[in-house]
Amino acid sequence: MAKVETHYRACNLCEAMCGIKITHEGKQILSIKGDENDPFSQGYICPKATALQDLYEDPDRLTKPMIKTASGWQEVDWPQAFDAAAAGLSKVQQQYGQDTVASYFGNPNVHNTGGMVFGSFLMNALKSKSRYTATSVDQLPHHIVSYHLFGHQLQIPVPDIDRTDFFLVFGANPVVSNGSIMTAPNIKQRFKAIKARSGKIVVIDPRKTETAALATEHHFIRPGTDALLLLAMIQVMFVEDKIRPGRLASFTSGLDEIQQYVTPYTPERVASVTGIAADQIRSLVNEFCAERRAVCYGRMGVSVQQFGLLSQYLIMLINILTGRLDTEGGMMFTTPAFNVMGQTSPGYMSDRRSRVRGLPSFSSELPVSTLAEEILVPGEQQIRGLLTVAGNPVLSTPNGAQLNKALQQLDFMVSVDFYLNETTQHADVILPPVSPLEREHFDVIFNSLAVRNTAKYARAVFAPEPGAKHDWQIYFELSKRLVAARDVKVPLSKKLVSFLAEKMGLELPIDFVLRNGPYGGGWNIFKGLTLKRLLQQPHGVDLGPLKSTLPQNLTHKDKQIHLHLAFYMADLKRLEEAFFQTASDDSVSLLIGRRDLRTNNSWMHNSKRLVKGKQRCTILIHPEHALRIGLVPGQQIKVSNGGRHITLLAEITDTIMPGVVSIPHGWGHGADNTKLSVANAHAGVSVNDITDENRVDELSGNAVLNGVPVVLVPVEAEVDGLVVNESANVDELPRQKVYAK
Ligand SMILES: Nc1nc2c(c(=O)[nH]1)N[C@H]1C(S)=C(S)[C@@H](COP(=O)(O)OP(=O)(O)OC[C@H]3O[C@@H](n4cnc5c(=O)[nH]c(N)nc54)[C@H](O)[C@@H]3O)O[C@H]1N2
Ligand SMILES: Nc1nc2c(c(=O)[nH]1)N[C@H]1C(S)=C(S)[C@@H](COP(=O)(O)OP(=O)(O)OC[C@H]3O[C@@H](n4cnc5c(=O)[nH]c(N)nc54)[C@H](O)[C@@H]3O)O[C@H]1N2
Ligand code: SF4
Ligand SMILES: [Mo]
Repeated sequence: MAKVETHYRACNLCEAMCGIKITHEGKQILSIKGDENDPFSQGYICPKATALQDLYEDPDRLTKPMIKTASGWQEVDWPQAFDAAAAGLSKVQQQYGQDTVASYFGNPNVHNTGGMVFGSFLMNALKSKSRYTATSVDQLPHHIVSYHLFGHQLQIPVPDIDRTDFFLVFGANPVVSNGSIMTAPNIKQRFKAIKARSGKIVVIDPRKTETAALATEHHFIRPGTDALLLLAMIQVMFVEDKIRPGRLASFTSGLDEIQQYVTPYTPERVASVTGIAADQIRSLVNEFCAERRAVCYGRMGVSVQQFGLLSQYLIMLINILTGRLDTEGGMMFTTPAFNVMGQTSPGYMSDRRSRVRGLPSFSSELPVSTLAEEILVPGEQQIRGLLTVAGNPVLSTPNGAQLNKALQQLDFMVSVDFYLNETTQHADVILPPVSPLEREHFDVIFNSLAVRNTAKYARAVFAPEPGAKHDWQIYFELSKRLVAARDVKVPLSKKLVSFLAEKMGLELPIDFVLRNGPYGGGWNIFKGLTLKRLLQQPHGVDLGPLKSTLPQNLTHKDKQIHLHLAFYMADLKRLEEAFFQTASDDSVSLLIGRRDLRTNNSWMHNSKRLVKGKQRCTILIHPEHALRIGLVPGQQIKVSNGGRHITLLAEITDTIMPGVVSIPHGWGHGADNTKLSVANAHAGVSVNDITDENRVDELSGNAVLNGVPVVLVPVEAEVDGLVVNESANVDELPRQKVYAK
């Protein structure tokens, strides 16, 4: 009989890094609970943490590599799978060119320590410039703004939520998402604390979200118009003499030049477009400026929309102009134990554009909205091979339906993933890594985005099955073969580094970076934070509140914030065209996204405890809006865009702005060739079948997943014995049914 043991680590599913306590008897998990002694999360967890057990025990989770054959999938041994994967990708590269094999790295990669520490080895071996990641359906604007302003794409400030008295939130729902680019477990508790110190939480969102419900104030905003509201706020700040950059002015030049650009954006001018009254805009500015400790923050709703980059920039300007950057209770930078910025490229802008549509690149990446067309449109450098790692772009990227078709056309595809899902079904070889509980965990990225400086390192709970591989081990095996197959000349020094890295594994490099980080002893091996000391503190260590770090820590060599005003203000032309020079189309509704506490993008739906209960893949619509289109409760709606459509159940609710509808992403399982027994039984539909790859934020190339125009048509249904269809007269229906919420 195995003895009962307790293991502490951080949950890797979302950005909150909650401490968890796993009790197990041998390989049998007895319970997963919140770790009350975790100094940061203090026992808080959400329902997903317990589902880590389902993931570990899931019979559908792949544990052996598989090769697609004429008669279906065949399990093979690792060397055979690696050989086939490398041979297939190399053949395409040799025949058509290095860049004709693309890569797509998905979100869980960022939650994977090995992926973060050793990912570059695989990219270097693949040597393809056709790089895509989930960044361009997500936080790309944050990277570009930080690169411009501070000099490094990862120098991203986070709201000092624990010390602010005014938390102004644009397009984020942290009560459900548990915070993004703001690692802060137990948001509800942190909100309570703000309110207890008489602070305010103001939410700007087209939906009265779970976060808005706990806020002190909420304003509906028409999707995609945040830039106008933000410009008007800055305009009011100038007119009403509220510009107070304080010490930031001594290392930021050009602040005076801002006013000329914002002058046209009076509250009166933007009110009807945004849906927020002029006097509300003025009082919002007044209250924000009156509070000593205030912060303006925005996430998915502002990042992934038509003016995502401009909006994130304006949010940062508001924080700078009011002196709230790098100040207690404002937007602050972390001082992480693992100095991730020191290990990564600061980023770069170049003239490089995507082949077919000419969309911009940032650093080494191209926007994922262009991936399908790069596969489908013939020509030199057309993509013919693909490597996906921890991603499900068929469900996650705009017009996933088209990508689904495009993937079938590839000459060769390899997926590093432990599920046979909507994306990996198209692979020729699947290389499944171990599950999260079978590996070490250290949050390389999220510690650097946390609202408090903390650190925690945990070893695997369970030893991997014999022969099983970590993601990073798969990278090294694949890399060696890719290099050998193409006969690439690699300098001896690089070969040596790669050889040593693979032999060393994760702990030595992490220890090295910790020792040389802000809490490490440097050359004094007896002092400071080391991996060994972290191991002695299984609940994690608290390294204190966020500290002011500017201007010394600015990455720009001149230790100045560079406003790059011209670059951003050039986008005002597009803004004017979109909202003041184009007639609005009343026949369309604006589609926005939605997250649920029991989902994690597209890939945790194979856990029964997370998908059970009432259908969550529904469309939210306001009662007036429902009445206008003749929709009654219990009815399905056909939602179309660009000749594509999905049909799903409507929920009539006044928590959504009239004219706006909301559908969650990550659903739409049930494809024939997948192996997701639970998920397929709760399939839902994929909203990204009707989002639009051609609708992008042109300044950044980021996808537009919020504010997508769609057309709604109710589908036949029966209400109180009455058949309701597209042509039914709504006035003949029982009123209360129509109005019901
Ligand atoms: N439970 C759960 N947690 C998650 C995830 C999950 O799938 N499930 N995913 C994780 C990931 S990958 C991420 S990136 C984060 C995202 O974290 P958040 O950004 O906090 O989460 P979202 O729910 O996407 O919040 C976006 C909000 O923007 C609003 N919105 C939409 N359009 C607009 C607009 O034009 N303007 C404004 N002002 N608001 C708008 C939406 O109504 C929504 O409330 O969540 C992470 N956490
Ligand atoms: N309409 C709409 N679309 C959206 C969004 C939205 O709000 N609205 N949100 C966007 C956002 S913020 C994001 S981040 C993206 C996410 O987009 P993706 O990253 O493409 O998709 P995920 O659903 O996170 O899929 C993760 C995949 O990784 C696998 N996986 C999980 N853990 C591991 C691991 O440790 N190793 C390996 N090798 N594989 C693993 C899973 O099996 C799954 O196949 O979706 C985006 N798409
Ligand atoms: S909020 Fe939930 S999913 Fe996110 S880290 Fe905490 S327990 Fe895990
Ligand atoms: Mo994300």
